[in-house]
Amino acid sequence: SAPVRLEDYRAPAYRISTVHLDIRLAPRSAKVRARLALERASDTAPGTPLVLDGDDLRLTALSLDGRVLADGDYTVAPDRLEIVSPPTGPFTLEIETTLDPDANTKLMGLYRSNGTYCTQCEAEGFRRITYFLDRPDCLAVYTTRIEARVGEAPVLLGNGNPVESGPVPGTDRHYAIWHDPHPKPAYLFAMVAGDLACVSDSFRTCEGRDVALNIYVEHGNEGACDWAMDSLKRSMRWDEEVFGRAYDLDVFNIVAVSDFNMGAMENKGLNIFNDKYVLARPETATDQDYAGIETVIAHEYFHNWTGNRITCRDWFQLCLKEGLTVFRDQEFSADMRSRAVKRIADVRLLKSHQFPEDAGPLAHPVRPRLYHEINNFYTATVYEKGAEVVRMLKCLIGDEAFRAGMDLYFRRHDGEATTIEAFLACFQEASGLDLGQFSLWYEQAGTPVLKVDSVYEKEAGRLTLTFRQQLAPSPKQPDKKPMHIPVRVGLMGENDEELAPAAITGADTTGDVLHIRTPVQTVVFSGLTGRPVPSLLRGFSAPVSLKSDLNESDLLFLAAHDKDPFNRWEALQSVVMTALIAATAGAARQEAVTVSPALIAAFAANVADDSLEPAFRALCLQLPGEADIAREIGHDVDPDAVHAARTAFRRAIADDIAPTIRATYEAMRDEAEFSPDARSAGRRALRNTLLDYLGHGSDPAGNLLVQTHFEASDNMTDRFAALSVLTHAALPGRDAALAAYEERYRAVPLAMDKWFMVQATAPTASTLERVRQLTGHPAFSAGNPNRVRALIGAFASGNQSQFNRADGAGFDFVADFARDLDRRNPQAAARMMSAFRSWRALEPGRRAHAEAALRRLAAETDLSVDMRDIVERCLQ
Ligand code: B3K
Ligand code: ZN
Repeated sequence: SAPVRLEDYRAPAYRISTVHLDIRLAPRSAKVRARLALERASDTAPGTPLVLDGDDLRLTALSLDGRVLADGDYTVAPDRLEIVSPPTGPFTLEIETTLDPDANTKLMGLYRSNGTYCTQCEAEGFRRITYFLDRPDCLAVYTTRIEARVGEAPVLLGNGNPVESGPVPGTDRHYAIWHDPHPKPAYLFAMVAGDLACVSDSFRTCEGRDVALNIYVEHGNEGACDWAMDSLKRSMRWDEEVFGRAYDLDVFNIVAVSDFNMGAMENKGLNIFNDKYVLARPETATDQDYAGIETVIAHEYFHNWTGNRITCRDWFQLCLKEGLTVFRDQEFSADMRSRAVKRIADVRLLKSHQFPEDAGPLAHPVRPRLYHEINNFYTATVYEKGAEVVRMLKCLIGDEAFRAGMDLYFRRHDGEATTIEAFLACFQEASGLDLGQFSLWYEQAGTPVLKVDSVYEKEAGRLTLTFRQQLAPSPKQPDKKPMHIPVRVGLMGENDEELAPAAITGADTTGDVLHIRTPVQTVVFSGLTGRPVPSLLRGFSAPVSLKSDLNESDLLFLAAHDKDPFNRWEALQSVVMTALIAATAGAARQEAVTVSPALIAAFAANVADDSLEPAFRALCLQLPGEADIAREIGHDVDPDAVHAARTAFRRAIADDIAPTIRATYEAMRDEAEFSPDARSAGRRALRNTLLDYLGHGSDPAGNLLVQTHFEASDNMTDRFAALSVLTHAALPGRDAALAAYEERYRAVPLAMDKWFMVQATAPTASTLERVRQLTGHPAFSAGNPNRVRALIGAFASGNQSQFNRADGAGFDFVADFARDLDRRNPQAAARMMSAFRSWRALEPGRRAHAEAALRRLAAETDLSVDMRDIVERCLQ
């Protein structure tokens, strides 16, 4: 297929001002009548053909201004409708298409999930419903009439506000009409029809509007919506208080469906969610699930302003709404919980998902310039790195100018489909800072490496930091320019005090943020009264790979004393990472792993430090994952050696500080009833992190505690934590626990996902065979994206040693599965294949196997565009 390029963007030749949809639903045959009010754009030559997008459509009627079109007046194909010579003035087009919702396994367009009709239109799904100018810069006002059998679909939902509803006389059918007054692109269209239960609440906006809030779920799940509803109300309030944004319709509806390709979708006034991000009970959801729901509910709600009121001009601008909205949901969660803990969690996610993407063949700029399939660009780079870019902007211009820039953006662009340039211009105006160089963060792919060397001159009272930035070539970008990098710095003195320099030369500053702009930049801090330990990149002020010359003792000093909690965590992690890389090299030579006494002491101090919040201590104790270690090693990786080293390292810590671990484990026991709040969740996180050490240590008594923990658990967080340790450490009691869990949750699909996942991620040679077997389990279904992700996705992306098996069987299995899945659901298949993104960093034997699996797929002739795009880019 021909690629789409940013430089080819042209405004649409025709405009659509209003859309009237009449949707008559039936499982195998849904009729969609679309009445479009069209007008030629002023710079379009009269007589220019009107070309509408379609995808797999069947046209069953067509008329223009009430007149049925004759054969020569148009041409039609499943993917295109052309009106050869449209009127020069405004006109109305009526298009009827007939769809088969049950045959729609791609879960794009109109489909049925467990009997509920629902839609997914982003990015290009509306064209699977009717012929349209399916592009985000075509904004129209929609009125939607939905009709279905009363028995089949008592609930009928559309965008906007409800207008009228009633029976269709003389039939067993009824209808509802919805009107959305806010012009929107087609990707924000949605409708839902089904037999659903509803949980309701209300919210009064700061502008005095009373909003009805409804969450629709399958019958029986009404009791699992409280947390989602609570999260929604808090999101609405927060957006008013922090961004000055109020809700703008009389209703806000959320529908949870079980078959959904992503997390959720921000359709105007009618958010559709993967049920995983709505349903939560202590019995079935972990603390992580609760936090995920809070985040995703907030994210979709925040899109109402950043995405819906102001949308993207074209799909290259995707980060305009996604990066910004992730930034907003991160800030929301930080305010709801512990800011430091949230920041650490976000940076961990960035490093584990985005950094490897940026380092491999799938690397692309935050704003790409070319795509074959836009659905493959809903990536960690666009979302998470996109959020980091917004965060850097705030860091460089300061909080006040940032808020002023946001206000200006909302004021100036409300109701528009716009660009990154327009967004940046608002902040440049609000701050007076030239953002020209900064805009390279949107253009250049790859993670910059920032090397820092420090020289302290005692007599002169001077610290000199030399920054060197490097950005490696990435696909289609051989040469890179230097970036504008915000580096937040503190100087820690020996007595736990921050040292304040009398002057800083060599860099512009915003508060404690240095502006690093040149390939080599020397910054001098003078007037220092003692030896400082520089705390660099506080709060992870830029998404770079920092290589400082601080030694282990300086880093452990920061780990214990830094005023910035993020950097305390980061300092410890960096010591641990260095040790794990050395241990991996040792493991490859069959050497025993030892952990330095200083590092052991740092761990012990952390476990026992009650002045720190438990959630933070838990994060400090969690070792970098195997994929993180592999990423830092960067080339010729042997995943078995990584696994062996990490396992031995964890065992050494567990054994060396066993009594401390055990004591804190006991102290974190909570007698009170389960509550999902951050404080309680933090205690469970620490306790369950310690449980992981107990289960992986040499002491059989410690091991035994895991089984007891499983049996005593009265909530999913504890139960699943114990099940994971039992399974991954292959402890006695594992099989019984897996069986007991299966028995208990057989009928709860979301809980069974965890059961699939925990087995698929077990680092043992028998796992691949087990995963193969589990594809035949009655609870598994290749048609459900959550099940597929839980079993195959988890194996491919969450099991380093087994996916990357030395014999290549892991690659072959995933490639074969993805190949079959591609015929049913290309988006899900393509996402699965992105697990291959780091194949070039493997040692030669595995590399050859991975390449063979990719080449085998590339040779297939009938791959979807989605799959081919990923496979071919992986091979580039
Ligand atoms: N905007 C949707 C993602 C749509 C993905 C289409 N392949 C969810 C979100 O980011 O909020
Ligand atoms: Zn989003």
